[in-house]
Amino acid sequence: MASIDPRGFRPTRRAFLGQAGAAGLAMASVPAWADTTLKLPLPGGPGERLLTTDFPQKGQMILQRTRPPLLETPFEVFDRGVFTPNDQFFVRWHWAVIPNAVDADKFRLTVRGLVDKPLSLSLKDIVYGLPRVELAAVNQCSGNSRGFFLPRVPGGQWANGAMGNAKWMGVKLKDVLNRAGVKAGAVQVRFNGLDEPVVDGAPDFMKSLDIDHARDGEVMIAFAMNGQQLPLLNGFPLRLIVPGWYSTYWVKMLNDIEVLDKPDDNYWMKTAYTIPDTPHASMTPGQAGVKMVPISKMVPRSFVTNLKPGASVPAGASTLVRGIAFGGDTGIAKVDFSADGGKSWVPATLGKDEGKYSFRQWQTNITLADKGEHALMVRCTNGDGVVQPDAPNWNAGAFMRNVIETVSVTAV
Ligand SMILES: Nc1nc2c(c(=O)[nH]1)N[C@H]1C(S)=C(S)[C@@H](COP(=O)(O)O)O[C@H]1N2
Ligand SMILES: [Mo]
Repeated sequence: MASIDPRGFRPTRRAFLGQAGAAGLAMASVPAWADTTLKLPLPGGPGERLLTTDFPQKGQMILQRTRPPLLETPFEVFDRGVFTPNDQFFVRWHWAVIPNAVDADKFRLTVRGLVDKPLSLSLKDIVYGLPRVELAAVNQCSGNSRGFFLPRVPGGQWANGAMGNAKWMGVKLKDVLNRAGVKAGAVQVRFNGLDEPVVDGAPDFMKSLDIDHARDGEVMIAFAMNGQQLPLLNGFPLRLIVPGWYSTYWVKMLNDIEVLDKPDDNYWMKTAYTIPDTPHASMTPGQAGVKMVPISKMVPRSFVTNLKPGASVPAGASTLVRGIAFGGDTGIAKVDFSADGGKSWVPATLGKDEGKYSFRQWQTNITLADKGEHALMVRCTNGDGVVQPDAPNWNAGAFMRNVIETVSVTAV
């Protein structure tokens, strides 16, 4: 991945309109039908997934749903590099009313509510009028890996590809809020995008952050990812970046920011995206009276990316195993690897540090002396000493999946 010179990023009116226009055309055309299938067994099925290349600005993706689009990143993409290419970055929307195109000249981001001076900012105001920042961060859906929950839970049946890592470029939310001047008594800041519910009275998708979090200097309004304008389906022209937090807060096509004098109790904060207030957000199926809290920070996870379950490896010879890890809300401290089902562990070698919110590559060499099946396991620990659990967590929303991952391979 080429590095990005922030000063070199020059969005033009033409590029904005051209890109959004092309996306609009493609989205207005025939529904996306699958090209082919991919073997991606989930417990209890399905054993195969449809692959599609029919979405604007997207390469080959796993099709979960067409309207609104739910597109998963094929897992082998994570083996190719630490940054997830824009055209294979996963896509998730709640409502199907999504603009087909956004006119970059007419677009405005409003900042209102408990502020001294309400703002209506153009894209030029944002791209050229404020200091630029850039940060690598993992964007992971709260429901990533839902398809592995047992018992199964309704919702998008993601395998592990509802996540991605990108270099996000934009402006600090703090700078935008300071420009408007937040008044005393501000409690939360609410974010809304251009998408709308399909039926009257259904709750518009909005998320809020506490005022101190919103002003921490890390939360960003991004206009670029991996050196390019955001793909329409990933939130063109602006989206919120909340480093270390699940992507339900990363509001796309962000066009409205409202400073609130009380906690936001809209459906998407109070009811949806809540998790048990328990270790690993875990509960037993059917358990009653569990205290629920809004989902927030991510937890550490690690994966093998170069060997698929059931892969054959040569017995008695050295085999390279590699993958990715991320620390959640802080960096990776270590990644440990076991080639004997968790009996013994050795530290893996870590790749380049791209920042504490980024994927980090790891690798190790193993030799499987005996022919037959072997359980390979990977476990990571973050900078706060949080380690992945031995047993998978479970909750009724199938959020925040975490477990030490196992890949069974056969030495031949
Ligand atoms: N405007 C808007 N922003 C949104 C959503 C949405 O439905 N509407 N979904 C959120 C959720 S739950 C996820 S997982 C991420 C997905 O981001 P991506 O599509 O860029 O991968 O967008 C978040 N931001
Ligand atoms: Mo999500």
